[in-house]
Parts: sequence; C-alpha cells; structure tokens
Amino acid sequence: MSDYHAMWEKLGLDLAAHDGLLEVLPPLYQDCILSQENRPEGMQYFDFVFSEVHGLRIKELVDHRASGGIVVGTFCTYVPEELILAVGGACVGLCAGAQVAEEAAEQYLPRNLCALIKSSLGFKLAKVCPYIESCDLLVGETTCDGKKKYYEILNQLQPVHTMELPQRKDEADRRLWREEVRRLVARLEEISGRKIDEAALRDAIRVINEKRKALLRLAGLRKCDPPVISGRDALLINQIAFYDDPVRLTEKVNALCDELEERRDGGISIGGAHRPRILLSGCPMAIPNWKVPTIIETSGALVAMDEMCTGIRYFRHLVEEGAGDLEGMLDAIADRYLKIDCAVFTPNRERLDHISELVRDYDIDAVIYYALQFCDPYTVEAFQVQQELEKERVPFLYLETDYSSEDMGQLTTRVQALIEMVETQKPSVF
Ligand code: BJ8
Repeated sequence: MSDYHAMWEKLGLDLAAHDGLLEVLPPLYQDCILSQENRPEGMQYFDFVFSEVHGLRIKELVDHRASGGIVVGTFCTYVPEELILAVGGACVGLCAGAQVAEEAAEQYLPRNLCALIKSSLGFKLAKVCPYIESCDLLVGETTCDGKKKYYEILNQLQPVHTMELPQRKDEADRRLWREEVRRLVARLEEISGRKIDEAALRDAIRVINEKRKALLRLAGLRKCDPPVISGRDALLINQIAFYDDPVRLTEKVNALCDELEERRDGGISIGGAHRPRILLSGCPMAIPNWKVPTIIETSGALVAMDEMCTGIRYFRHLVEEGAGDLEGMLDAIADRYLKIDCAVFTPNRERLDHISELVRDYDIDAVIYYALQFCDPYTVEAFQVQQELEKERVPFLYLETDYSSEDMGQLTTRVQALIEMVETQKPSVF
C-alpha cells in the first residue's frame, strides 16, 4: 500500500492505533484467503481491493467528496443504495467484523450485546475506520433493539438518519416503509444539495440491479460440484460488494464468472473430489470475519451457499424496472427492500422457505447456523430453522460465537464432527 498517512491524518484517524490494525490484517488474510489452492485468476482483483481497503478506495471517496459528491455509510441491507447513488453519492457498508476497542465500547454499551454492534462503536471510538470518518451521513434502521439504541449513541458523535423499518409485511407496514423511503430521499437531497430526478433514479436502479445480477450469476456457479470457487472467496466478494464502486465491481464479478464457466466446462475445479456441501445461515460476516468459513473449509467441507446478509440475502431480489415515473420507482424500491427476510420480522416464513429452497438447489448436505452471541433475532429464530430442517432430515449444527479466536478449537471440533457424520451418512459419494 502506498503511503496514505497524510490522508488518514486529515480524516482524523489515530495513526498509531490504525497502523496496529493494518499490521494484523495481512497475516489474517494470508491464513484465511490467500492460503487456498488453485484460486481463479479473477480473484486477483478482489485481493487487490482488499489490500487497498484503507488506501485506494478511501482516496477515491476523498476525491469524490472533493468534486462535490457525498459519502453515505450504512449498516444494513435494508437501506436503499439506489437513493444514495441517485444523489451522486457513494454508498459504503460500515458493518465491522473485528474485535476493536471493546473495552472503550463497553463504556457506552452493555457487555452482553452482539459483537457486531460493539465492534462498530469500537471502530468509531478508536478512530481506526477511514470509511466512517469519510461519511457525510450515516443511515441507520430500526431492525434489532441493540442497533436502534446504538444509533442514538452514535448520533451524538456523527449525524445518523434512522429509517423506521416495520417488523411485519402487511399493507400498513408497506405504507410506512414507502414513506420512510421518501423521508430518506428528503434527507439525502438536503445533505447533497441535489434533487433526485427520474433519469438519475432510473439509472441508479439499473446500476444496482446489474450488481445484483452479477452476484446472482456467481451464486449460480456455486452449484457446480466439484466446485469452481470456494465459499471463502465468494464471501470475500460479497463483503467487498458493500463498499466498492458498483459499476467496476459488476464488471469484475462478471469477468470472474466468465472464467469460472470456462473452468467448469474444462473440468477444472478448486479441489477435485466431492466434499460435503454446507449452507451457512444466520448473522452477517463483515470484513475481516472469516473465522467460521475458514474452519469449515479447512476441515474438508465446502461452504456452497450463505443464507445471510453477506450472502444471498443481499442480492437475491431485484428492483422492478418497469415503473413509469419517479413515485412509481420509489415504490418499487421500497417494495423490493421489504422483501428481505431478516430475522427481525415476524412472522418470517419466507426465510424458512428460502432456506429449504437453498438446501435443494445447492444440493446441501448440512446447514451450519452462525449466530452471534446476544443476537436475539437470529439466536431465537434458530429454533424454527432447526425444526424445519429436521422435517426434511437435513443435519443442522448451531454455532454461537463472537469475534474472538478463543473458541476456535471448540468450534473446529464441532464442525469436524458434523462433517464426519455427513460423510458416513453418504458413503456412496465418498
Ligand atoms: S437485514 S441481518 S444487516 S439487521 S447480529 S446487529 S440483528 S443483534 S446485523 Fe442485520 Fe440488517 Fe438484518 Fe441483515 Fe442486531 Fe443480531 Fe447484532 Fe445484527
């Protein structure tokens, strides 16, 4: 990485603490990502983007602001990226995936709160995240109680616009959510000084849909057996999709898919023989949280699909492109986002059905449920997911963890036991 210290200093980062963070990332990346064998060449772009995660991409955002654009930070897949793009903004996902300044965060937040929220505040307090420091506005949402109350605290440090997300999907909820989308439009127009017009919104819808289509194409290629891409590489791409330029990302994902199709047709896989195919389901895994997929894939199985916000939940639905005017487009955007099946909704039948569908479509041997400790929506909904999978006789493993590495040994033992069980259940395959 070039020397970006002057830029980081200008953004107000704590340079010593930030240098410390940057020292930890390369060895972790080496162990979890680069150590994999026979990776597609197209992954080089994503390796490069990751190597410049606090460098070149931040420089692009700084330049974007210098030329009059705004940067908007989000924490959740319910926040419509299209609206940010339509006011000439750059959208960056801010979910934090590493244990940073936990003690400092616990001065404001209870200890028994999920690692994702504590980490997010930790990054802010420790002044080590150039993304959050580049933002003109943060957009929160009333998903789980922890996040909702956290945004009130964060708002004391930096402006947060919180969208009210309903928890059901009835007509009254749809009306509320459509209004909330318009309330966000007003705030974005105020911050950016630009009005959203029909042409800009239509273009933004198309750009983000294209990104989703590319990610869906990649998801489709994960059905290949033997596999042409690992679950860890697919996760990395999904994580990068939250902060990279959407047009460039789409182009690179499509180029990678071209290569993967060639590999598939040429009989080239990442590892030859069949290995147990795992569906990972549950809480999101923000960069650099690769702990559980690394355990699974170094234990001889493959993460064939991720039913999470850093997986297919992020790009599964497209915005309907047929709307004739601005109001119609805003409704189409609102309706698309309301289809997301996060565990904060009740009832949440769609998620159970989708998990069953993925099990079938991706020829899944077992489901590993990844729950962050103290995450009420996902820890509680796990029971119904397990019940559903029991009906279909799909092996299920529930893992509750946080961002520390202390439980690596115990998690590995449990994952290996599951893989052994799956292998003995399907002796004909091995
Ligand atoms: S749409 S999954 S990104 S809310 S892990 S903070 S739920 S206590 S992250 Fe999420 Fe949006 Fe839903 Fe997706 Fe709360 Fe649970 Fe923590 Fe969570």
